[in-house]
Amino acid sequence: MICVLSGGVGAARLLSALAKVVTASDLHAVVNVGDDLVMHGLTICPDLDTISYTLAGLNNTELGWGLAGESWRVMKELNELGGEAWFALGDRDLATHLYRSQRLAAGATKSMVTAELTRHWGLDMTILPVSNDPISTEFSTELGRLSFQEYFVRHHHEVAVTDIQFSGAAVARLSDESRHALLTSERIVIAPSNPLISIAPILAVADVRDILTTRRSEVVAVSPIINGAAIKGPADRLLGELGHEVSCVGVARYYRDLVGTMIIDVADAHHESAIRELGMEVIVSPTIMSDPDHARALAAAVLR
Ligand code: FO1
Repeated sequence: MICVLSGGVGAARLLSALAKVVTASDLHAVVNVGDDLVMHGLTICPDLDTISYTLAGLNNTELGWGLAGESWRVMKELNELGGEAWFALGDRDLATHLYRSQRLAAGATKSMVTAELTRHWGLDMTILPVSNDPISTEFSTELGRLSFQEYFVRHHHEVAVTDIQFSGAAVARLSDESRHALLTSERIVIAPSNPLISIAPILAVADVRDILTTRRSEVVAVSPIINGAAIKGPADRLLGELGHEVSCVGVARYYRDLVGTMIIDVADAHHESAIRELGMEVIVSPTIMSDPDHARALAAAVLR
């Protein structure tokens, strides 16, 4: 079994690549819930949904979130009413949220609802929220404290950040299924997701850090920073704002206590020795999954 610590799009791509070379039922994604929010009374879990939709082939590739073939009639009406429409739920996506919210209100956990949804979509891979307890990633910024989606969507992750908090993480319990996956998998992979806002909330849940530290030689991380920049999102900007080196070496330094092997992009091959000096193994591989060959090469590197 392979266990992948996962954020959204980058993790979804890596999981899709891995699913081509490993039996899907051997893959377990332990997924960030720090981006989750309640809006219009609905519980929204962006990373769980991005991964599930992508693996099911239902994802909206233009937007990078939500469902393909989406329509926006409800949001249009809501906007005309003067309701909160800055965070958009498409008409098809709304069905997922109505289902999830009703099941949670009836006493199901996020783990249970995720299992029900992924079964419905025909996924063999196991997708697990890291915790069934609420965790909210929040930002201290030049505009004051912002929730994750206020920072990310409302302000287009363009405001300066001075600190990041994971509210609730200190008391959140690692879900039983995630604990089992972390303890029993042959390998733990940290996906090329944002270290500070997608992976850090997972690491903030009690016992996750300890398990990774104990299993360090079996932990592999894929750098989301290539040639000093993130492929997508604010990972590069946030690393710089919070005092980390904006390179795969900065990412390696951030993970050094937890990760035995760093996978870095071929464009960063010249950083290999600097990472080895941190006491980590290094694999140089294509990491941009731009075509099936590169995706397969990265999957092979992760499994090496
Ligand atoms: N991203 C946007 O840029 N604008 C949106 O209106 C938006 C809505 C949305 C609804 C459901 C969902 O699962 C994701 C959504 N996202 C939206 C993406 C999301 O904000 C971020 O990409 C992730 O939280 C970061 O991984």
